[in-house]
Amino acid sequence: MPDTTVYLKNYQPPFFSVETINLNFDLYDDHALISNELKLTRQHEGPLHLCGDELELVSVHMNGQKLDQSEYILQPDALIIENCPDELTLNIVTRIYPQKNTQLSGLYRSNHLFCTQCEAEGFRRITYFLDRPDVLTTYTTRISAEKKQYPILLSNGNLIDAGDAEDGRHWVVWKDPFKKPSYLFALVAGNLACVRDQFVTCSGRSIDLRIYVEPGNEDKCTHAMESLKKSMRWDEEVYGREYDLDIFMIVAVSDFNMGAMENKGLNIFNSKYILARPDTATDQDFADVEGVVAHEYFHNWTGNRVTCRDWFQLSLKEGLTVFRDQEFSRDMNSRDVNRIMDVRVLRNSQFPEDAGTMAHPVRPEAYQEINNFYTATVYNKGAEVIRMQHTLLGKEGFRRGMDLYFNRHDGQAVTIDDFVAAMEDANHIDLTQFKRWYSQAGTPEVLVTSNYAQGELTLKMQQYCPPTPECHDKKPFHIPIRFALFDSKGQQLAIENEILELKEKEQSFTFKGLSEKPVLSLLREFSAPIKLKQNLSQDELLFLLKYEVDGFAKWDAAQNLIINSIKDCLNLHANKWQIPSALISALKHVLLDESLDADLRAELLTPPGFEDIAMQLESVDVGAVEKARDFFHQQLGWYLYEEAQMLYQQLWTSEDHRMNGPAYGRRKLRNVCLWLMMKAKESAALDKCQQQFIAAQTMTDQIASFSLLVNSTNQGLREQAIEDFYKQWSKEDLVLDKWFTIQAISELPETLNHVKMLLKHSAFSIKNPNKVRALIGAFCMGNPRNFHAIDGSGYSFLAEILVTLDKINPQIAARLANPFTRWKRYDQHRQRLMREQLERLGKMELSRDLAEVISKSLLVNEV
Ligand code: B3K
Ligand code: ZN
Repeated sequence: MPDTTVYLKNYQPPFFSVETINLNFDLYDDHALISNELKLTRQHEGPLHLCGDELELVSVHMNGQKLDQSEYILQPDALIIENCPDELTLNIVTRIYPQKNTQLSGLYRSNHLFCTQCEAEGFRRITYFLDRPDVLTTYTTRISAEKKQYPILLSNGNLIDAGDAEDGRHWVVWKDPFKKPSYLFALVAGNLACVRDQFVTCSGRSIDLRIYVEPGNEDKCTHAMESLKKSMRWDEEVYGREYDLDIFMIVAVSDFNMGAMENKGLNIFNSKYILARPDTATDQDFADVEGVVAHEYFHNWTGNRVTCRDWFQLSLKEGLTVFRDQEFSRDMNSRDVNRIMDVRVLRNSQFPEDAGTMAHPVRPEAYQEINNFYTATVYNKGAEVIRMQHTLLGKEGFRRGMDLYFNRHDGQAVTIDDFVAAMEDANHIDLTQFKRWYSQAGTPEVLVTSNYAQGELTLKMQQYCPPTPECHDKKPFHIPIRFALFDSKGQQLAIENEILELKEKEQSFTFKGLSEKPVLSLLREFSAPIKLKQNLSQDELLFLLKYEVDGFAKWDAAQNLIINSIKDCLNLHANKWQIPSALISALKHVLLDESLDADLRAELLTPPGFEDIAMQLESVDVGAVEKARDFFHQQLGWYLYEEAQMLYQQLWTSEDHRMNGPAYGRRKLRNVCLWLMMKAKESAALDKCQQQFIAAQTMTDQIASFSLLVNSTNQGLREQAIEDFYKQWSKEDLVLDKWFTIQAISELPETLNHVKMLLKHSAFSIKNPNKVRALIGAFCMGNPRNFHAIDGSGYSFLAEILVTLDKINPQIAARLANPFTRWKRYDQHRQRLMREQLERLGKMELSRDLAEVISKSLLVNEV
């Protein structure tokens, strides 16, 4: 296969600029005809190179003259015109087949709807174009379609004209006054219901807000609409950013490769992140809707008004926008608990990615398929890199940098260097060393030792970053470490500066004039995406759990206490192992401590997951880790049974079914209690669990009890719950996704066979990404004990699915292959089994997407 790697170092500006584009879409049930009028101006010497992908070319005209085949070069991925004047108008007509587009990139059909997904390189599947983010132009889009079937016709910008044709068809014209790159183009056509509202901006302009959904779903849009209005207000208040068009539209579709897309003025969403009603969506779903609606809205400034020069700069918009949506969610909900949840995502997805075969820097330097780089590293670690700048510059300094960034670059396609330069110039500081966070992959480890003598505390820190495919010897990072010192009574000591800046490979920090040895809390708020190696004693961790007021640091102390105990269990004979009684008392105290918010108590009591433990081990024996976790959960439930039962009862009686922060917290805590009870004494707790399943008024309560019943050893009850849940929700597609997931992550040993059976269920479709994620993704990524079964059955199952799925939707196939990129971490036996599957796949003809993931996973010995 030819090497199609794209390198950052080879970036060249485009040879032509596009002054305007006029698009005309004629949509039919079995095809679409697209005519595209481009006005081009030469910027550099060189041929006109237009990208295309799976297009049927009907005709090309240059300045009104039809071009003969000899006047252009047609390749599978391009239309090239070598000799053209410096200014020209091109008219290109293409035919495409949206109903056959199972990749869900470009123009495709979802249910009875036409919709588009153009990021990163989908526009070239619609028409020939300079499909790269640094080519910005203004779009005018005419759409015509049969009126009865497609009453709603949408594109970016403002509606400027509309009319009926004689043959039962109708047409509309949309014009977007803002210049944009092609990846932000969008079109939707179909029969959709519309929920409307309005927002008055800070300057008094009234914005028409619309959410379009399939008819019947109108009653599930309230929360998304409220979230949108809150986001619009927040961006004005926190960043001074006002919305720019007069209309903002969101369309929810069922078949979508990812969460949502920020197309200018016309966001397209996976329905999972719009539709939410308390009986169909969990509290977590509500939080996700709020976060994703905000994320896409915030892109209007960070991504759309200021966009990326090339795809290596992806984190310029994604890392920054994730940081913005994280802070928005923290402002709308509990700041501490949201930070804990963000760190959990980072540790469970990004840290393993950094340690796996696809490890890459936040700004990658090479890719084969850009869609493989919409990763936890670019998004979540990218957000941490922005957060560190916020920490170093302070709130005001960061805002000054953002203002300068927008002032300098509005309407431009820029780089990460441009962003950092704005931060530097607005604050007169030098971030040269800091920028290594963008170019070096891997998770830095910081080893801390401390020494106290005669009123002086000395901290010695050493940083080390393991090698990753692009770099073996890492230069030291600039790491901000937020910290606090406590006296022995738990009082925080006054300190001059709460940030330690670690810049050297080895560095010492001294604190003088102390009256006793203080207790140290490092990395408060998780101020840097690192692994802290500190070896705190059990007493010190218990102290922090008790006295820390920073929610993250308190929670991390609890996590470390539990991890240490589970590690002991791994090293000891199970019957000799006990959870330390001091830990039991501390957790019992948390359970009953009404001075803490319920949701923080729930987080403190939730033991670390499989990944959190695995991350600490040299070589992971999955069975042993899962067994140790089971022991821990059972014992904890056993010791806390009485208190958990009491609290459960109290919270069940006072449940008000509301949808607000405190109510979410109470439900979370109550369901942790139910889980503990079921873990410890299933037969005693089963009644309560069943009662909750039957009486639940919120999906949160129903799914919590359903999941416990599905894991029950009582086969009759289990099967009954599965049947009842299905009957109740058979018409609600998104709830069925949950039904698939809960079964896919069941801890019971027969789960793989059950999953295979569910693949044949009438509600399952391999063409629908949500279903693939809900069933297959959940099994392979959320069920370690069954996926990593010692006989390799999970691995061969995944490999077979990949072969099938790759022909349907390569982007989704490549993502699903993720567990194989982590093979290095497991024991020898499992490594061999995973490699066998990789080698088998490596010999096949695969899409560029999947081939990149597989080939890099096979290359790993080079690290
Ligand atoms: N920008 C889109 C992601 C596009 C993914 C293309 N494979 C959604 C987002 O991050 O907001
Ligand atoms: Zn984004």
